[in-house]
Amino acid sequence: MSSSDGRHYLTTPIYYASGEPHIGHAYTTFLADTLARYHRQTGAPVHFLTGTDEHGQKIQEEAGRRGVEPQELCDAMAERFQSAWSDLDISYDRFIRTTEKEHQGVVQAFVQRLMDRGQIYEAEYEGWYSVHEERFFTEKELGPDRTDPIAGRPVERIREKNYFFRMSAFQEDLVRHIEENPEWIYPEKRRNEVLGFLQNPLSDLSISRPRARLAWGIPLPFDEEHVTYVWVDALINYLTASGAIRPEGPPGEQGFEDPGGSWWPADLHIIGKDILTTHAVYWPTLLMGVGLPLPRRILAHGWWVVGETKMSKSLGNVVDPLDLREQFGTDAVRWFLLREMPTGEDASYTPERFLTRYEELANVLGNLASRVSSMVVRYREGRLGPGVEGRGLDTEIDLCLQRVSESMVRLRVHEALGAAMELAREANGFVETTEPWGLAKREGAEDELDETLGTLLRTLLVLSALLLPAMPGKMEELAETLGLPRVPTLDQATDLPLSELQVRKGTALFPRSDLLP
Ligand code: ME8
Repeated sequence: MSSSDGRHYLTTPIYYASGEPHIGHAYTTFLADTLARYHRQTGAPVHFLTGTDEHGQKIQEEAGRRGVEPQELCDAMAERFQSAWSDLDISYDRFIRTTEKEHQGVVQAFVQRLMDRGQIYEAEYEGWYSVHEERFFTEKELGPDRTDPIAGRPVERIREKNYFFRMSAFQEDLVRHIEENPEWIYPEKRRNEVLGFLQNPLSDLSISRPRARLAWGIPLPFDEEHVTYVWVDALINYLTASGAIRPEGPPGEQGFEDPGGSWWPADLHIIGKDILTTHAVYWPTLLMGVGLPLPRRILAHGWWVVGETKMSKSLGNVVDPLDLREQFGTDAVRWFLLREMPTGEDASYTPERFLTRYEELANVLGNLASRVSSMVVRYREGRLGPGVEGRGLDTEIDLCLQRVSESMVRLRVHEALGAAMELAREANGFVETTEPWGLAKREGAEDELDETLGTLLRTLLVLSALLLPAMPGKMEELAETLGLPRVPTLDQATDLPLSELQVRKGTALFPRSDLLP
Protein backbone atom coordinates (compact mmCIF):
# COMPACT_ATOMS: atom_id res chain seq x y z
CA MET A 1 0.00 0.00 0.00
CA SER A 2 2.97 2.29 0.23
CA SER A 3 2.80 5.31 -2.00
CA SER A 4 5.65 6.30 -4.25
CA ASP A 5 6.77 9.10 -1.96
CA GLY A 6 6.37 7.11 1.27
CA ARG A 7 3.56 9.30 2.57
CA HIS A 8 0.25 7.98 3.76
CA TYR A 9 -3.03 9.79 3.49
CA LEU A 10 -5.65 7.54 5.07
CA THR A 11 -9.35 8.20 5.37
CA THR A 12 -12.45 6.75 7.01
CA PRO A 13 -15.95 7.51 5.75
CA ILE A 14 -17.38 10.65 7.27
CA TYR A 15 -20.19 9.37 9.45
CA TYR A 16 -23.72 10.73 9.30
CA ALA A 17 -24.33 13.27 12.01
CA SER A 18 -27.77 11.75 12.53
CA GLY A 19 -26.80 8.66 14.52
CA GLU A 20 -24.64 7.72 17.47
CA PRO A 21 -21.24 6.07 16.98
CA HIS A 22 -21.46 2.28 17.30
CA ILE A 23 -19.05 -0.64 16.89
CA GLY A 24 -19.37 -0.49 13.08
CA HIS A 25 -18.05 3.07 12.96
CA ALA A 26 -15.51 2.20 15.64
CA TYR A 27 -14.17 -0.73 13.61
CA THR A 28 -13.48 1.30 10.47
CA THR A 29 -11.90 4.02 12.56
CA PHE A 30 -9.74 1.55 14.54
CA LEU A 31 -8.55 0.03 11.29
CA ALA A 32 -7.52 3.44 9.97
CA ASP A 33 -5.98 4.41 13.29
CA THR A 34 -3.95 1.22 13.48
CA LEU A 35 -2.60 1.69 9.96
CA ALA A 36 -1.88 5.37 10.66
CA ARG A 37 0.03 4.52 13.83
CA TYR A 38 1.86 1.71 12.07
CA HIS A 39 3.11 4.03 9.33
CA ARG A 40 3.99 6.78 11.80
CA GLN A 41 6.09 4.22 13.66
CA THR A 42 8.22 3.77 10.57
CA GLY A 43 8.75 7.53 10.40
CA ALA A 44 6.51 8.04 7.33
CA PRO A 45 4.49 11.27 7.14
CA VAL A 46 0.85 10.38 7.79
CA HIS A 47 -2.37 12.31 7.34
CA PHE A 48 -5.31 10.52 8.92
CA LEU A 49 -8.74 11.95 8.20
CA THR A 50 -12.14 11.26 9.71
CA GLY A 51 -15.20 13.43 10.30
CA THR A 52 -18.94 13.86 10.00
CA ASP A 53 -21.30 14.04 7.04
CA GLU A 54 -23.69 16.85 7.92
CA HIS A 55 -25.89 17.72 4.95
CA GLY A 56 -28.83 16.08 3.24
CA GLN A 57 -32.29 14.86 3.86
CA LYS A 58 -31.37 12.37 6.56
CA ILE A 59 -29.91 15.13 8.74
CA GLN A 60 -32.70 17.57 7.96
CA GLU A 61 -35.29 14.98 8.96
CA GLU A 62 -33.51 13.89 12.13
CA ALA A 63 -33.24 17.55 13.21
CA GLY A 64 -36.96 17.94 12.52
CA ARG A 65 -37.72 14.88 14.63
CA ARG A 66 -35.72 16.31 17.50
CA GLY A 67 -37.16 19.78 17.04
CA VAL A 68 -33.76 21.44 16.57
CA GLU A 69 -32.05 23.27 13.71
CA PRO A 70 -29.93 21.00 11.49
CA GLN A 71 -26.80 22.93 12.45
CA GLU A 72 -27.53 22.42 16.12
CA LEU A 73 -27.91 18.69 15.59
CA CYS A 74 -24.64 18.57 13.63
CA ASP A 75 -22.73 20.53 16.25
CA ALA A 76 -23.92 18.16 18.96
CA MET A 77 -23.20 15.02 16.92
CA ALA A 78 -19.79 16.13 15.72
CA GLU A 79 -18.92 16.58 19.37
CA ARG A 80 -20.25 13.09 20.18
CA PHE A 81 -18.01 11.55 17.54
CA GLN A 82 -14.98 13.59 18.60
CA SER A 83 -15.44 12.68 22.20
CA ALA A 84 -15.94 8.98 21.37
CA TRP A 85 -12.79 9.01 19.24
CA SER A 86 -10.86 10.67 22.01
CA ASP A 87 -12.03 8.04 24.53
CA LEU A 88 -11.09 5.31 22.06
CA ASP A 89 -7.61 6.74 21.40
CA ILE A 90 -8.11 7.67 17.75
CA SER A 91 -5.12 9.66 16.56
CA TYR A 92 -6.72 11.49 13.62
CA ASP A 93 -4.87 14.45 12.17
CA ARG A 94 -7.97 16.12 10.84
CA PHE A 95 -11.64 15.88 11.75
CA ILE A 96 -13.64 17.34 8.89
CA ARG A 97 -17.22 18.56 9.09
CA THR A 98 -19.03 19.14 5.81
CA THR A 99 -20.68 22.29 7.17
CA GLU A 100 -17.23 23.91 7.43
CA LYS A 101 -16.77 26.99 5.32
CA GLU A 102 -13.62 25.62 3.72
CA HIS A 103 -15.41 22.48 2.57
CA GLN A 104 -18.36 24.41 1.17
CA GLY A 105 -15.93 26.47 -0.91
CA VAL A 106 -14.18 23.35 -2.22
CA VAL A 107 -17.47 21.68 -3.14
CA GLN A 108 -18.57 24.76 -5.07
CA ALA A 109 -15.22 25.04 -6.85
CA PHE A 110 -15.40 21.33 -7.72
CA VAL A 111 -18.92 21.51 -9.13
CA GLN A 112 -18.11 24.71 -11.02
CA ARG A 113 -15.10 22.98 -12.47
CA LEU A 114 -17.27 20.11 -13.70
CA MET A 115 -19.62 22.66 -15.25
CA ASP A 116 -16.77 24.56 -16.93
CA ARG A 117 -15.51 21.33 -18.45
CA GLY A 118 -18.89 20.51 -19.92
CA GLN A 119 -19.47 17.57 -17.58
CA ILE A 120 -22.83 18.77 -16.27
CA TYR A 121 -26.18 19.10 -17.99
CA GLU A 122 -29.69 19.89 -16.87
CA ALA A 123 -32.64 17.51 -17.29
CA GLU A 124 -35.98 16.48 -15.99
CA TYR A 125 -35.67 13.39 -13.86
CA GLU A 126 -38.13 10.85 -12.70
CA GLY A 127 -37.23 7.90 -10.57
CA TRP A 128 -37.48 5.86 -7.38
CA TYR A 129 -35.88 7.71 -4.52
CA SER A 130 -34.95 6.34 -1.10
CA VAL A 131 -34.81 8.98 1.61
CA HIS A 132 -32.89 6.58 3.82
CA GLU A 133 -30.13 5.94 1.29
CA GLU A 134 -30.44 9.42 -0.22
CA ARG A 135 -30.25 8.12 -3.72
CA PHE A 136 -32.32 6.99 -6.64
CA PHE A 137 -32.62 3.31 -7.50
CA THR A 138 -33.47 1.81 -10.83
CA GLU A 139 -36.56 -0.35 -11.18
CA LYS A 140 -34.27 -3.35 -11.48
CA GLU A 141 -32.45 -2.61 -8.26
CA LEU A 142 -35.59 -2.41 -6.15
CA GLY A 143 -36.78 -5.22 -3.92
CA PRO A 144 -39.95 -7.18 -4.81
CA ASP A 145 -42.12 -4.92 -2.66
CA ARG A 146 -40.62 -1.70 -4.08
CA THR A 147 -38.19 -1.18 -1.25
CA ASP A 148 -34.58 -0.08 -1.54
CA PRO A 149 -32.21 -3.04 -1.90
CA ILE A 150 -29.89 -1.90 0.92
CA ALA A 151 -32.03 -1.07 3.94
CA GLY A 152 -35.35 -2.41 2.65
CA ARG A 153 -37.02 0.96 3.26
CA PRO A 154 -39.84 2.34 1.12
CA VAL A 155 -38.95 4.39 -1.97
CA GLU A 156 -40.87 7.30 -3.45
CA ARG A 157 -41.59 8.18 -7.07
CA ILE A 158 -40.06 11.60 -7.65
CA ARG A 159 -40.06 13.88 -10.70
CA GLU A 160 -37.91 17.01 -10.71
CA LYS A 161 -35.38 19.15 -12.57
CA ASN A 162 -31.87 18.04 -11.78
CA TYR A 163 -28.35 18.66 -12.86
CA PHE A 164 -26.54 15.59 -14.09
CA PHE A 165 -22.90 14.65 -14.16
CA ARG A 166 -21.88 12.76 -17.34
CA MET A 167 -20.78 9.74 -15.34
CA SER A 168 -21.53 7.33 -18.18
CA ALA A 169 -18.80 8.94 -20.29
CA PHE A 170 -16.16 7.58 -17.89
CA GLN A 171 -17.35 4.00 -17.71
CA GLU A 172 -14.71 2.61 -20.05
CA ASP A 173 -11.89 4.51 -18.38
CA LEU A 174 -13.01 3.28 -15.00
CA VAL A 175 -13.23 -0.34 -16.09
CA ARG A 176 -9.78 -0.07 -17.62
CA HIS A 177 -8.41 1.45 -14.42
CA ILE A 178 -9.82 -1.37 -12.31
CA GLU A 179 -8.56 -4.03 -14.70
CA GLU A 180 -5.09 -2.54 -14.94
CA ASN A 181 -4.79 -2.08 -11.17
CA PRO A 182 -5.85 -5.36 -9.59
CA GLU A 183 -5.01 -4.06 -6.11
CA TRP A 184 -7.03 -0.88 -6.43
CA ILE A 185 -10.10 -2.30 -4.71
CA TYR A 186 -9.44 -4.71 -1.86
CA PRO A 187 -10.50 -7.42 -1.21
CA GLU A 188 -10.87 -9.06 -4.60
CA LYS A 189 -14.47 -10.04 -3.92
CA ARG A 190 -15.40 -6.35 -3.77
CA ARG A 191 -13.40 -5.59 -6.88
CA ASN A 192 -15.37 -8.24 -8.73
CA GLU A 193 -18.58 -6.79 -7.41
CA VAL A 194 -17.71 -3.40 -8.89
CA LEU A 195 -16.64 -4.93 -12.20
CA GLY A 196 -19.93 -6.85 -12.25
CA PHE A 197 -21.86 -3.65 -11.64
CA LEU A 198 -19.94 -1.99 -14.47
CA GLN A 199 -21.00 -4.67 -16.94
CA ASN A 200 -24.28 -2.83 -17.25
CA PRO A 201 -24.32 0.58 -18.83
CA LEU A 202 -23.59 3.27 -16.28
CA SER A 203 -26.18 6.01 -16.04
CA ASP A 204 -25.41 9.68 -15.46
CA LEU A 205 -25.45 10.90 -11.89
CA SER A 206 -27.94 13.40 -10.55
CA ILE A 207 -25.80 15.78 -8.52
CA SER A 208 -28.39 18.29 -7.33
CA ARG A 209 -31.56 18.49 -5.30
CA PRO A 210 -34.14 21.28 -5.64
CA ARG A 211 -33.89 23.56 -2.69
CA ALA A 212 -37.66 23.60 -2.38
CA ARG A 213 -37.52 19.94 -1.36
CA LEU A 214 -34.24 19.96 0.50
CA ALA A 215 -32.82 23.16 1.93
CA TRP A 216 -29.99 21.63 3.97
CA GLY A 217 -27.11 21.46 1.54
CA ILE A 218 -24.46 23.41 -0.32
CA PRO A 219 -25.99 25.61 -3.03
CA LEU A 220 -24.77 24.99 -6.56
CA PRO A 221 -22.55 27.90 -7.61
CA PHE A 222 -24.45 28.29 -10.89
CA ASP A 223 -28.01 27.79 -9.59
CA GLU A 224 -28.96 28.92 -6.09
CA GLU A 225 -32.27 27.06 -6.35
CA HIS A 226 -30.45 23.73 -6.13
CA VAL A 227 -28.21 22.22 -3.51
CA THR A 228 -25.44 19.71 -4.13
CA TYR A 229 -26.43 16.06 -3.80
CA VAL A 230 -25.17 14.96 -0.39
CA TRP A 231 -23.03 12.11 -1.72
CA VAL A 232 -21.13 14.45 -4.04
CA ASP A 233 -20.73 16.91 -1.17
CA ALA A 234 -19.56 14.12 1.15
CA LEU A 235 -17.05 12.47 -1.20
CA ILE A 236 -15.35 15.79 -1.84
CA ASN A 237 -14.42 15.90 1.86
CA TYR A 238 -11.39 13.77 1.03
CA LEU A 239 -10.19 16.45 -1.31
CA THR A 240 -10.94 19.35 1.03
CA ALA A 241 -8.89 17.77 3.80
CA SER A 242 -6.01 17.14 1.40
CA GLY A 243 -5.51 20.85 0.93
CA ALA A 244 -5.31 20.39 -2.86
CA ILE A 245 -8.05 22.83 -3.85
CA ARG A 246 -7.90 26.58 -3.32
CA PRO A 247 -11.38 27.86 -4.17
CA GLU A 248 -10.34 31.50 -4.02
CA GLY A 249 -7.55 31.11 -6.56
CA PRO A 250 -8.00 32.09 -10.21
CA PRO A 251 -8.82 29.17 -12.57
CA GLY A 252 -5.56 27.44 -13.37
CA GLU A 253 -4.24 28.04 -9.89
CA GLN A 254 -6.98 26.36 -7.93
CA GLY A 255 -5.09 23.12 -7.59
CA PHE A 256 -7.07 21.17 -10.17
CA GLU A 257 -4.24 21.12 -12.70
CA ASP A 258 -1.60 20.42 -10.11
CA PRO A 259 -2.48 19.17 -6.64
CA GLY A 260 1.25 18.94 -5.88
CA GLY A 261 2.31 19.91 -2.38
CA SER A 262 -1.01 18.68 -0.98
CA TRP A 263 -1.93 15.27 0.41
CA TRP A 264 -3.89 14.37 -2.72
CA PRO A 265 -4.23 11.64 -3.95
CA ALA A 266 -5.34 9.69 -0.90
CA ASP A 267 -3.36 6.50 -0.37
CA LEU A 268 -6.23 4.56 1.12
CA HIS A 269 -9.95 5.09 1.52
CA ILE A 270 -11.19 2.69 4.19
CA ILE A 271 -14.94 2.09 3.98
CA GLY A 272 -17.56 -0.53 4.74
CA LYS A 273 -18.94 -2.65 1.90
CA ASP A 274 -22.23 -0.70 2.08
CA ILE A 275 -20.72 2.34 0.38
CA LEU A 276 -18.60 0.66 -2.24
CA THR A 277 -20.44 1.98 -5.31
CA THR A 278 -20.22 5.58 -4.20
CA HIS A 279 -16.48 5.22 -3.55
CA ALA A 280 -15.46 2.97 -6.41
CA VAL A 281 -17.75 4.37 -9.13
CA TYR A 282 -19.10 7.84 -8.32
CA TRP A 283 -15.93 9.18 -6.72
CA PRO A 284 -13.34 8.10 -9.30
CA THR A 285 -15.51 9.23 -12.21
CA LEU A 286 -16.11 12.60 -10.55
CA LEU A 287 -12.35 12.95 -10.15
CA MET A 288 -11.86 12.04 -13.81
CA GLY A 289 -14.44 14.70 -14.59
CA VAL A 290 -12.36 17.43 -12.99
CA GLY A 291 -9.05 15.92 -14.14
CA LEU A 292 -7.62 14.93 -10.76
CA PRO A 293 -5.73 11.72 -9.96
CA LEU A 294 -7.67 8.86 -8.37
CA PRO A 295 -7.14 7.60 -4.83
CA ARG A 296 -4.46 4.92 -4.77
CA ARG A 297 -6.50 2.24 -3.01
CA ILE A 298 -9.89 1.42 -1.57
CA LEU A 299 -10.43 -1.08 1.20
CA ALA A 300 -14.05 -2.15 1.64
CA HIS A 301 -14.39 -4.15 4.84
CA GLY A 302 -17.19 -6.43 5.93
CA TRP A 303 -20.19 -6.00 8.16
CA TRP A 304 -20.60 -6.35 11.90
CA VAL A 305 -23.73 -8.14 13.00
CA VAL A 306 -24.89 -8.90 16.54
CA GLY A 307 -25.18 -12.63 16.96
CA GLU A 308 -26.94 -13.45 13.71
CA THR A 309 -28.85 -10.19 13.46
CA LYS A 310 -28.27 -6.94 11.67
CA MET A 311 -27.52 -4.11 14.10
CA SER A 312 -30.27 -1.51 14.08
CA LYS A 313 -31.75 1.21 16.19
CA SER A 314 -35.24 -0.17 15.73
CA LEU A 315 -34.19 -3.63 16.95
CA GLY A 316 -32.51 -2.01 19.93
CA ASN A 317 -29.39 -4.18 19.54
CA VAL A 318 -26.85 -1.50 18.66
CA VAL A 319 -23.55 -2.15 20.45
CA ASP A 320 -22.00 0.97 21.94
CA PRO A 321 -18.20 0.79 22.00
CA LEU A 322 -18.18 3.22 24.93
CA ASP A 323 -20.20 0.82 27.08
CA LEU A 324 -17.69 -1.94 26.35
CA ARG A 325 -14.86 0.44 27.10
CA GLU A 326 -16.41 1.27 30.44
CA GLN A 327 -16.13 -2.35 31.45
CA PHE A 328 -13.02 -3.63 29.68
CA GLY A 329 -11.00 -0.56 28.74
CA THR A 330 -10.29 1.07 25.38
CA ASP A 331 -7.64 -1.36 24.18
CA ALA A 332 -9.73 -4.43 24.83
CA VAL A 333 -12.43 -2.98 22.54
CA ARG A 334 -9.82 -2.16 19.89
CA TRP A 335 -8.37 -5.65 20.21
CA PHE A 336 -11.68 -7.45 19.93
CA LEU A 337 -12.86 -5.61 16.82
CA LEU A 338 -9.52 -5.68 15.02
CA ARG A 339 -8.67 -9.26 15.90
CA GLU A 340 -12.09 -10.80 15.41
CA MET A 341 -12.93 -9.48 11.95
CA PRO A 342 -10.79 -10.85 9.11
CA THR A 343 -10.23 -7.83 6.86
CA GLY A 344 -12.94 -7.83 4.24
CA GLU A 345 -15.13 -10.52 5.84
CA ASP A 346 -18.23 -10.11 7.99
CA ALA A 347 -18.04 -10.78 11.72
CA SER A 348 -20.36 -11.16 14.63
CA TYR A 349 -20.35 -9.57 18.05
CA THR A 350 -21.59 -11.55 21.01
CA PRO A 351 -20.66 -10.99 24.67
CA GLU A 352 -19.18 -14.52 24.70
CA ARG A 353 -16.90 -13.84 21.74
CA PHE A 354 -15.83 -10.59 23.29
CA LEU A 355 -14.91 -12.38 26.50
CA THR A 356 -12.97 -15.07 24.67
CA ARG A 357 -10.85 -12.42 22.94
CA TYR A 358 -10.42 -10.58 26.20
CA GLU A 359 -9.21 -13.72 27.89
CA GLU A 360 -6.70 -14.24 25.11
CA LEU A 361 -5.26 -10.84 26.04
CA ALA A 362 -5.31 -11.53 29.76
CA ASN A 363 -4.05 -15.12 29.69
CA VAL A 364 -1.41 -14.85 26.98
CA LEU A 365 -0.09 -11.29 26.75
CA GLY A 366 -1.05 -10.03 30.21
CA ASN A 367 0.20 -13.22 31.83
CA LEU A 368 3.52 -13.05 29.98
CA ALA A 369 4.11 -9.42 30.97
CA SER A 370 3.26 -10.06 34.58
CA ARG A 371 5.31 -13.22 35.09
CA VAL A 372 8.38 -11.82 33.30
CA SER A 373 8.35 -8.51 35.16
CA SER A 374 7.91 -10.20 38.51
CA MET A 375 10.76 -12.67 37.85
CA VAL A 376 13.13 -9.91 36.76
CA VAL A 377 12.23 -7.99 39.92
CA ARG A 378 12.53 -11.04 42.16
CA TYR A 379 15.72 -12.55 40.74
CA ARG A 380 17.58 -9.47 39.47
CA GLU A 381 16.06 -6.56 41.36
CA GLY A 382 14.60 -5.28 38.13
CA ARG A 383 17.80 -4.86 36.15
CA LEU A 384 19.99 -7.23 34.11
CA GLY A 385 23.74 -6.75 34.02
CA PRO A 386 25.54 -5.37 30.95
CA GLY A 387 26.23 -7.74 28.12
CA VAL A 388 23.04 -9.82 28.35
CA GLU A 389 21.74 -10.10 24.80
CA GLY A 390 18.51 -12.06 25.20
CA ARG A 391 18.68 -13.84 21.86
CA GLY A 392 16.90 -17.10 22.77
CA LEU A 393 13.80 -16.40 20.68
CA ASP A 394 15.41 -14.50 17.81
CA THR A 395 14.23 -16.91 15.15
CA GLU A 396 10.65 -16.64 16.37
CA ILE A 397 10.96 -12.85 16.63
CA ASP A 398 12.33 -12.49 13.11
CA LEU A 399 9.59 -14.65 11.70
CA CYS A 400 6.96 -12.69 13.59
CA LEU A 401 8.33 -9.32 12.39
CA GLN A 402 8.20 -10.55 8.85
CA ARG A 403 4.66 -11.85 9.18
CA VAL A 404 3.44 -8.64 10.79
CA SER A 405 4.98 -6.41 8.17
CA GLU A 406 3.65 -8.56 5.30
CA SER A 407 0.19 -8.61 6.84
CA MET A 408 0.12 -4.86 7.38
CA VAL A 409 1.17 -4.14 3.81
CA ARG A 410 -1.60 -6.46 2.64
CA LEU A 411 -4.03 -4.66 4.96
CA ARG A 412 -4.61 -7.86 6.91
CA VAL A 413 -4.49 -6.30 10.35
CA HIS A 414 -6.20 -9.26 12.03
CA GLU A 415 -3.37 -11.50 10.82
CA ALA A 416 -0.71 -9.12 12.07
CA LEU A 417 -2.32 -9.18 15.51
CA GLY A 418 -2.59 -12.94 15.37
CA ALA A 419 1.13 -13.22 14.57
CA ALA A 420 2.05 -10.99 17.51
CA MET A 421 -0.14 -13.02 19.85
CA GLU A 422 1.53 -16.18 18.57
CA LEU A 423 4.91 -14.76 19.61
CA ALA A 424 3.54 -14.06 23.09
CA ARG A 425 2.37 -17.69 23.23
CA GLU A 426 5.80 -18.91 22.21
CA ALA A 427 7.36 -16.78 24.92
CA ASN A 428 5.03 -18.33 27.49
CA GLY A 429 6.12 -21.74 26.19
CA PHE A 430 9.74 -20.64 26.59
CA VAL A 431 9.06 -19.82 30.26
CA GLU A 432 7.63 -23.31 30.75
CA THR A 433 10.57 -25.10 29.14
CA THR A 434 13.38 -23.00 30.64
CA GLU A 435 11.86 -22.81 34.14
CA PRO A 436 13.65 -19.66 35.35
CA TRP A 437 12.53 -20.43 38.92
CA GLY A 438 14.60 -23.63 38.74
CA LEU A 439 17.62 -21.77 37.30
CA ALA A 440 17.37 -19.24 40.12
CA LYS A 441 17.89 -22.03 42.63
CA ARG A 442 20.61 -23.85 40.73
CA GLU A 443 24.18 -22.91 41.51
CA GLY A 444 26.28 -21.78 38.54
CA ALA A 445 23.23 -21.04 36.40
CA GLU A 446 23.44 -17.23 36.78
CA ASP A 447 24.39 -16.58 33.16
CA GLU A 448 21.74 -18.93 31.90
CA LEU A 449 19.12 -17.22 34.05
CA ASP A 450 20.27 -13.81 32.77
CA GLU A 451 19.99 -14.94 29.18
CA THR A 452 16.57 -16.51 29.79
CA LEU A 453 15.16 -13.40 31.46
CA GLY A 454 16.86 -11.27 28.78
CA THR A 455 15.18 -13.29 26.03
CA LEU A 456 11.81 -12.74 27.65
CA LEU A 457 12.42 -9.01 28.10
CA ARG A 458 13.52 -8.74 24.49
CA THR A 459 10.30 -10.42 23.40
CA LEU A 460 8.22 -8.04 25.51
CA LEU A 461 10.02 -5.07 23.95
CA VAL A 462 9.26 -6.37 20.47
CA LEU A 463 5.64 -7.10 21.37
CA SER A 464 5.15 -3.60 22.76
CA ALA A 465 6.38 -2.12 19.47
CA LEU A 466 4.33 -4.53 17.35
CA LEU A 467 1.12 -4.02 19.27
CA LEU A 468 1.42 -0.27 19.76
CA PRO A 469 -0.67 0.58 16.67
CA ALA A 470 -3.58 -1.57 17.85
CA MET A 471 -3.33 -1.02 21.62
CA PRO A 472 -1.48 2.25 22.21
CA GLY A 473 -2.55 2.80 25.83
CA LYS A 474 -1.68 -0.68 27.09
CA MET A 475 1.62 -0.76 25.24
CA GLU A 476 2.61 2.54 26.87
CA GLU A 477 1.79 0.91 30.19
CA LEU A 478 3.92 -2.09 29.32
CA ALA A 479 6.85 0.11 28.27
CA GLU A 480 6.57 1.96 31.56
CA THR A 481 6.73 -1.30 33.50
CA LEU A 482 9.95 -2.07 31.65
CA GLY A 483 11.35 1.31 32.70
CA LEU A 484 11.11 3.07 29.33
CA PRO A 485 9.67 6.55 28.86
CA ARG A 486 7.84 5.42 25.74
CA VAL A 487 7.24 2.39 23.54
CA PRO A 488 10.43 1.58 21.62
CA THR A 489 10.59 1.61 17.83
CA LEU A 490 11.02 -1.81 16.25
CA ASP A 491 14.72 -1.18 15.74
CA GLN A 492 15.17 -0.13 19.33
CA ALA A 493 13.19 -3.15 20.51
CA THR A 494 15.49 -5.60 18.76
CA ASP A 495 18.77 -3.79 19.56
CA LEU A 496 18.37 -1.92 22.82
CA PRO A 497 20.94 -2.96 25.51
CA LEU A 498 18.80 -4.77 28.07
CA SER A 499 20.75 -3.33 30.98
CA GLU A 500 19.05 -0.02 30.22
CA LEU A 501 15.75 -1.38 31.44
CA GLN A 502 14.65 -0.91 35.01
CA VAL A 503 11.77 -3.30 35.38
CA ARG A 504 9.17 -2.99 38.07
CA LYS A 505 6.33 -5.22 38.96
CA GLY A 506 3.42 -3.66 37.10
CA THR A 507 -0.26 -4.01 37.81
CA ALA A 508 -2.03 -6.52 35.58
CA LEU A 509 -2.28 -5.16 32.01
CA PHE A 510 -5.58 -6.95 31.50
CA PRO A 511 -7.16 -7.86 34.84
CA ARG A 512 -8.96 -11.20 34.97
CA SER A 513 -12.47 -10.69 33.69
CA ASP A 514 -14.02 -11.95 36.95
CA LEU A 515 -12.13 -9.17 38.75
CA LEU A 516 -13.40 -6.42 36.45
CA PRO A 517 -15.86 -3.89 37.85
O1 ME8 B 1 -22.53 6.01 4.90
N1 ME8 B 1 -20.36 -3.02 10.26
O2 ME8 B 1 -22.20 7.20 6.86
P1 ME8 B 1 -22.62 6.14 7.98
C1 ME8 B 1 -19.23 -2.49 9.79
N2 ME8 B 1 -22.05 9.42 5.54
N3 ME8 B 1 -19.08 -1.19 9.51
C2 ME8 B 1 -20.11 -0.37 9.72
C3 ME8 B 1 -21.34 -0.86 10.22
C4 ME8 B 1 -21.44 -2.26 10.50
N4 ME8 B 1 -22.53 -2.81 10.99
N5 ME8 B 1 -22.18 0.18 10.31
C5 ME8 B 1 -21.50 1.29 9.91
C6 ME8 B 1 -22.27 7.04 5.51
N6 ME8 B 1 -20.25 0.95 9.56
C7 ME8 B 1 -21.87 8.27 4.74
C8 ME8 B 1 -20.43 8.12 4.29
S1 ME8 B 1 -18.22 8.99 3.10
C9 ME8 B 1 -17.85 10.12 1.95
C10 ME8 B 1 -19.90 9.25 3.47
C11 ME8 B 1 -19.20 1.87 9.11
O3 ME8 B 1 -22.69 6.92 9.25
C12 ME8 B 1 -18.66 1.49 7.75
O4 ME8 B 1 -17.42 2.09 7.58
O5 ME8 B 1 -23.81 5.38 7.57
C13 ME8 B 1 -19.67 2.14 6.84
O6 ME8 B 1 -19.19 2.28 5.52
C14 ME8 B 1 -19.86 3.45 7.53
O7 ME8 B 1 -19.77 3.15 8.94
C15 ME8 B 1 -21.18 4.12 7.21
O8 ME8 B 1 -21.35 5.20 8.07
